[in-house]
Amino acid sequence: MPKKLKIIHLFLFSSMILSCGLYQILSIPRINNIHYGIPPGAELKNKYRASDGTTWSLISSDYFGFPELWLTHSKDGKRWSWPIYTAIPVQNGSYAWEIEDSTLVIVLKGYSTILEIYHYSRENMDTCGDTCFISLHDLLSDIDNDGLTDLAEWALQTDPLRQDTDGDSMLDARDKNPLAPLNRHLLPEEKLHKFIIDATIEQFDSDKIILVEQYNKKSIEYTRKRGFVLNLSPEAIKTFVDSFGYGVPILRAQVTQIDEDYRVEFEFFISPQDAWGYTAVYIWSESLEEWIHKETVESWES
Ligand SMILES: [Ca+2]
Ligand SMILES: [Ca+2]
Ligand SMILES: [Ca+2]
Repeated sequence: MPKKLKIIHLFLFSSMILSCGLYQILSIPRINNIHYGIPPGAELKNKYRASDGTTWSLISSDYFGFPELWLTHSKDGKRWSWPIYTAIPVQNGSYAWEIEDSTLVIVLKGYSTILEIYHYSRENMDTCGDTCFISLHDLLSDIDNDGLTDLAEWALQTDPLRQDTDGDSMLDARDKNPLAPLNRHLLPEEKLHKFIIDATIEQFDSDKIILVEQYNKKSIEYTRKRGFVLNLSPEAIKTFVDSFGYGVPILRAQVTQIDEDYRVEFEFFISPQDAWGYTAVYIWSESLEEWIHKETVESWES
Protein backbone atom coordinates (compact mmCIF):
# COMPACT_ATOMS: atom_id res chain seq x y z
CA MET A 1 0.00 0.00 0.00
CA PRO A 2 1.44 3.47 -0.84
CA LYS A 3 2.61 5.31 2.29
CA LYS A 4 0.00 8.11 2.00
CA LEU A 5 -2.90 5.67 1.65
CA LYS A 6 -1.46 3.61 4.45
CA ILE A 7 -1.37 6.67 6.74
CA ILE A 8 -4.98 7.57 5.89
CA HIS A 9 -5.93 3.97 6.59
CA LEU A 10 -4.11 4.17 9.93
CA PHE A 11 -5.79 7.47 10.72
CA LEU A 12 -9.21 5.84 10.33
CA PHE A 13 -8.03 2.85 12.34
CA SER A 14 -6.71 5.08 15.12
CA SER A 15 -9.93 7.12 15.24
CA MET A 16 -11.91 3.91 15.52
CA ILE A 17 -9.73 2.66 18.35
CA LEU A 18 -9.91 6.00 20.14
CA SER A 19 -13.70 5.80 20.17
CA CYS A 20 -13.50 2.59 22.23
CA GLY A 21 -12.74 4.49 25.42
CA LEU A 22 -13.82 1.86 27.93
CA TYR A 23 -11.86 -0.88 26.20
CA GLN A 24 -8.74 1.24 26.44
CA ILE A 25 -9.18 2.10 30.09
CA LEU A 26 -9.41 -1.59 30.86
CA SER A 27 -6.41 -2.26 28.67
CA ILE A 28 -3.94 0.14 30.28
CA PRO A 29 -0.89 -2.08 30.57
CA ARG A 30 0.43 -2.87 34.00
CA ILE A 31 4.17 -2.71 33.71
CA ASN A 32 6.40 -4.22 36.33
CA ASN A 33 10.04 -3.54 37.02
CA ILE A 34 10.20 -0.22 35.27
CA HIS A 35 12.43 2.75 35.80
CA TYR A 36 9.96 5.57 35.31
CA GLY A 37 6.67 3.88 36.13
CA ILE A 38 3.48 4.88 34.42
CA PRO A 39 1.92 7.67 36.43
CA PRO A 40 -1.62 7.03 37.70
CA GLY A 41 -2.96 9.77 35.43
CA ALA A 42 -1.39 8.29 32.30
CA GLU A 43 -3.77 7.78 29.47
CA LEU A 44 -3.54 5.10 26.83
CA LYS A 45 -3.92 6.85 23.51
CA ASN A 46 -4.22 3.86 21.21
CA LYS A 47 -2.68 0.59 20.13
CA TYR A 48 -1.01 -0.68 17.03
CA ARG A 49 -0.30 -4.27 16.06
CA ALA A 50 2.82 -4.65 13.97
CA SER A 51 3.22 -7.31 11.29
CA ASP A 52 5.55 -9.36 13.54
CA GLY A 53 2.74 -9.72 16.10
CA THR A 54 4.14 -7.17 18.56
CA THR A 55 1.51 -4.89 20.05
CA TRP A 56 2.62 -1.29 20.56
CA SER A 57 0.84 1.25 22.72
CA LEU A 58 1.18 5.00 22.91
CA ILE A 59 0.66 6.42 26.36
CA SER A 60 0.08 10.05 27.28
CA SER A 61 1.87 11.24 30.38
CA ASP A 62 3.10 14.53 31.86
CA TYR A 63 5.74 12.74 33.93
CA PHE A 64 8.44 14.98 32.46
CA GLY A 65 6.36 18.13 32.90
CA PHE A 66 4.16 18.36 29.85
CA PRO A 67 1.68 15.94 28.22
CA GLU A 68 3.87 13.84 25.96
CA LEU A 69 3.74 10.44 24.28
CA TRP A 70 5.50 7.37 25.67
CA LEU A 71 5.76 4.06 23.83
CA THR A 72 5.46 0.57 25.21
CA HIS A 73 5.27 -2.83 23.51
CA SER A 74 4.24 -6.35 24.31
CA LYS A 75 4.50 -9.76 22.68
CA ASP A 76 1.60 -11.33 24.56
CA GLY A 77 -0.51 -8.31 25.54
CA LYS A 78 0.16 -9.04 29.23
CA ARG A 79 3.77 -8.20 29.92
CA TRP A 80 4.73 -4.77 28.64
CA SER A 81 8.11 -3.18 28.06
CA TRP A 82 9.41 -0.23 30.01
CA PRO A 83 7.74 2.92 28.68
CA ILE A 84 9.97 4.67 26.19
CA TYR A 85 10.03 8.45 26.28
CA THR A 86 9.39 10.04 22.86
CA ALA A 87 9.34 13.78 23.78
CA ILE A 88 6.47 14.18 21.33
CA PRO A 89 3.91 16.57 22.80
CA VAL A 90 0.32 15.40 23.01
CA GLN A 91 -1.95 17.75 21.21
CA ASN A 92 -5.57 18.09 20.45
CA GLY A 93 -6.93 16.46 17.35
CA SER A 94 -6.28 13.12 15.78
CA TYR A 95 -3.14 11.48 14.60
CA ALA A 96 -2.12 8.23 13.02
CA TRP A 97 0.96 6.17 13.73
CA GLU A 98 2.64 2.87 13.08
CA ILE A 99 5.92 1.07 13.70
CA GLU A 100 7.59 0.35 10.40
CA ASP A 101 11.10 -1.08 9.98
CA SER A 102 12.08 -0.08 13.56
CA THR A 103 10.82 3.42 12.93
CA LEU A 104 7.93 5.23 14.57
CA VAL A 105 5.97 6.92 11.81
CA ILE A 106 3.57 9.42 13.29
CA VAL A 107 1.33 12.00 11.68
CA LEU A 108 0.90 15.08 13.83
CA LYS A 109 -1.26 17.89 12.57
CA GLY A 110 -0.12 21.35 13.63
CA TYR A 111 3.10 19.96 15.00
CA SER A 112 5.14 22.92 13.79
CA THR A 113 3.21 25.21 16.17
CA ILE A 114 3.92 22.91 19.08
CA LEU A 115 7.56 22.85 18.00
CA GLU A 116 7.81 26.58 18.45
CA ILE A 117 6.75 26.15 22.05
CA TYR A 118 8.84 23.12 22.91
CA HIS A 119 11.93 23.91 20.87
CA TYR A 120 12.58 20.32 20.01
CA SER A 121 15.92 19.99 18.35
CA ARG A 122 16.28 16.30 17.82
CA GLU A 123 18.46 15.37 14.90
CA ASN A 124 16.74 12.03 14.58
CA MET A 125 13.32 13.51 13.93
CA ASP A 126 12.31 14.31 10.40
CA THR A 127 9.70 17.01 10.83
CA CYS A 128 8.99 17.54 7.16
CA GLY A 129 5.30 18.25 6.79
CA ASP A 130 3.09 16.68 9.40
CA THR A 131 4.82 13.32 9.39
CA CYS A 132 7.65 12.42 11.75
CA PHE A 133 9.97 9.47 11.30
CA ILE A 134 11.69 8.54 14.55
CA SER A 135 14.13 5.67 14.85
CA LEU A 136 13.37 3.33 17.75
CA HIS A 137 17.10 2.77 18.04
CA ASP A 138 17.57 6.48 18.76
CA LEU A 139 14.66 6.55 21.21
CA LEU A 140 16.16 3.63 23.15
CA SER A 141 19.73 4.93 23.16
CA ASP A 142 21.16 5.05 26.69
CA ILE A 143 24.84 5.80 26.17
CA ASP A 144 25.86 5.74 29.85
CA ASN A 145 23.61 2.76 30.64
CA ASP A 146 22.07 4.35 33.73
CA GLY A 147 18.47 3.46 32.91
CA LEU A 148 17.52 6.86 31.51
CA THR A 149 17.51 7.16 27.74
CA ASP A 150 19.56 9.97 26.22
CA LEU A 151 16.32 11.75 25.35
CA ALA A 152 15.01 11.42 28.92
CA GLU A 153 18.30 12.85 30.18
CA TRP A 154 17.85 15.76 27.84
CA ALA A 155 14.41 16.41 29.37
CA LEU A 156 15.70 16.09 32.93
CA GLN A 157 18.93 18.03 32.30
CA THR A 158 21.03 15.14 33.60
CA ASP A 159 24.32 14.14 31.94
CA PRO A 160 23.77 11.52 29.20
CA LEU A 161 27.44 10.51 29.49
CA ARG A 162 27.50 10.06 33.28
CA GLN A 163 25.53 7.45 35.22
CA ASP A 164 25.42 9.54 38.39
CA THR A 165 25.19 13.19 37.32
CA ASP A 166 25.29 14.71 40.82
CA GLY A 167 27.79 12.19 42.25
CA ASP A 168 25.72 11.06 45.23
CA SER A 169 26.09 7.34 44.43
CA MET A 170 22.51 7.12 43.14
CA LEU A 171 22.13 6.36 39.42
CA ASP A 172 20.27 9.03 37.46
CA ALA A 173 17.19 6.87 36.78
CA ARG A 174 16.75 6.02 40.47
CA ASP A 175 17.66 9.41 41.92
CA LYS A 176 14.57 11.50 42.73
CA ASN A 177 16.88 14.52 42.95
CA PRO A 178 19.30 13.78 40.11
CA LEU A 179 20.74 17.30 40.13
CA ALA A 180 21.37 17.61 43.88
CA PRO A 181 24.68 16.39 45.34
CA LEU A 182 24.58 15.20 48.95
CA ASN A 183 24.53 18.04 51.45
CA ARG A 184 24.98 16.48 54.86
CA HIS A 185 25.17 19.71 56.83
CA LEU A 186 22.32 22.15 56.46
CA LEU A 187 22.14 25.47 58.29
CA PRO A 188 18.95 26.07 60.33
CA GLU A 189 17.37 28.29 57.66
CA GLU A 190 18.23 25.67 55.02
CA LYS A 191 16.52 23.03 57.15
CA LEU A 192 13.40 25.20 57.34
CA HIS A 193 13.55 25.75 53.57
CA LYS A 194 13.65 21.95 53.09
CA PHE A 195 10.84 21.45 55.62
CA ILE A 196 8.59 23.90 53.71
CA ILE A 197 9.38 22.44 50.27
CA ASP A 198 9.00 18.82 51.48
CA ALA A 199 5.59 19.61 53.02
CA THR A 200 4.43 21.19 49.74
CA ILE A 201 5.70 18.30 47.62
CA GLU A 202 3.93 15.81 49.90
CA GLN A 203 0.60 17.51 49.19
CA PHE A 204 1.22 17.77 45.44
CA ASP A 205 -1.24 15.42 43.80
CA SER A 206 0.79 14.46 40.73
CA ASP A 207 4.14 12.89 39.98
CA LYS A 208 5.19 15.17 37.16
CA ILE A 209 8.56 16.87 37.58
CA ILE A 210 8.81 19.76 40.02
CA LEU A 211 11.43 22.50 39.78
CA VAL A 212 12.80 23.94 43.02
CA GLU A 213 14.84 27.10 42.97
CA GLN A 214 18.17 26.60 44.70
CA TYR A 215 18.33 28.15 48.12
CA ASN A 216 21.43 30.32 48.63
CA LYS A 217 22.81 28.72 45.46
CA LYS A 218 22.81 25.39 47.27
CA SER A 219 21.30 22.17 45.92
CA ILE A 220 19.22 20.37 48.50
CA GLU A 221 17.61 16.92 48.28
CA TYR A 222 13.87 16.79 48.82
CA THR A 223 11.65 13.91 49.81
CA ARG A 224 9.43 12.52 47.09
CA LYS A 225 7.85 9.10 46.61
CA ARG A 226 7.28 9.24 42.85
CA GLY A 227 8.54 11.67 40.27
CA PHE A 228 11.64 13.80 39.93
CA VAL A 229 12.58 17.06 41.64
CA LEU A 230 14.99 19.24 39.69
CA ASN A 231 17.02 21.63 41.80
CA LEU A 232 17.94 24.54 39.54
CA SER A 233 19.52 27.97 39.85
CA PRO A 234 17.23 30.98 39.20
CA GLU A 235 18.99 31.44 35.85
CA ALA A 236 18.43 27.79 34.87
CA ILE A 237 14.74 28.06 35.78
CA LYS A 238 14.44 31.14 33.58
CA THR A 239 16.11 29.25 30.72
CA PHE A 240 13.73 26.32 31.27
CA VAL A 241 10.64 28.56 31.10
CA ASP A 242 12.02 30.43 28.07
CA SER A 243 12.57 27.10 26.29
CA PHE A 244 9.52 25.07 27.30
CA GLY A 245 6.95 27.63 28.44
CA TYR A 246 4.96 27.58 31.66
CA GLY A 247 3.25 24.51 33.07
CA VAL A 248 5.73 22.84 35.41
CA PRO A 249 5.43 23.73 39.12
CA ILE A 250 8.23 25.98 40.33
CA LEU A 251 8.75 26.19 44.09
CA ARG A 252 10.69 28.87 45.92
CA ALA A 253 11.19 29.34 49.64
CA GLN A 254 13.45 32.07 51.00
CA VAL A 255 14.19 32.09 54.72
CA THR A 256 15.50 35.02 56.76
CA GLN A 257 16.43 34.75 60.42
CA ILE A 258 15.44 37.66 62.68
CA ASP A 259 16.43 36.90 66.29
CA GLU A 260 14.42 33.79 67.27
CA ASP A 261 12.08 34.10 64.31
CA TYR A 262 12.55 32.60 60.86
CA ARG A 263 10.63 34.43 58.17
CA VAL A 264 9.63 32.31 55.15
CA GLU A 265 8.66 33.76 51.81
CA PHE A 266 7.13 30.91 49.82
CA GLU A 267 5.94 30.83 46.22
CA PHE A 268 4.25 28.10 44.15
CA PHE A 269 4.38 29.19 40.54
CA ILE A 270 2.90 27.41 37.52
CA SER A 271 2.23 30.45 35.35
CA PRO A 272 1.61 34.17 35.95
CA GLN A 273 -2.11 33.34 36.11
CA ASP A 274 -1.67 30.35 38.37
CA ALA A 275 0.51 31.12 41.36
CA TRP A 276 0.15 31.43 45.10
CA GLY A 277 2.32 32.06 48.08
CA TYR A 278 2.65 33.35 51.59
CA THR A 279 4.93 35.01 54.08
CA ALA A 280 5.00 33.24 57.43
CA VAL A 281 7.05 33.18 60.59
CA TYR A 282 8.36 29.96 62.15
CA ILE A 283 10.33 29.25 65.29
CA TRP A 284 12.42 26.19 66.15
CA SER A 285 11.30 24.29 69.22
CA GLU A 286 14.26 22.66 70.97
CA SER A 287 12.01 20.59 73.21
CA LEU A 288 9.83 19.24 70.38
CA GLU A 289 12.66 19.27 67.86
CA GLU A 290 10.41 20.65 65.17
CA TRP A 291 9.47 23.83 63.39
CA ILE A 292 6.48 25.65 64.89
CA HIS A 293 4.33 27.89 62.75
CA LYS A 294 4.02 31.19 64.63
CA GLU A 295 2.01 33.35 62.24
CA THR A 296 1.15 33.92 58.60
CA VAL A 297 1.91 37.52 57.76
CA GLU A 298 0.22 37.45 54.39
CA SER A 299 -0.99 35.01 51.73
CA TRP A 300 -1.75 35.69 48.10
CA GLU A 301 -2.77 34.04 44.84
CA SER A 302 -3.04 35.18 41.23
CA1 LIG B 1 21.40 7.41 30.25
CA1 LIG C 1 23.14 9.95 33.00
CA1 LIG D 1 22.75 10.76 41.61
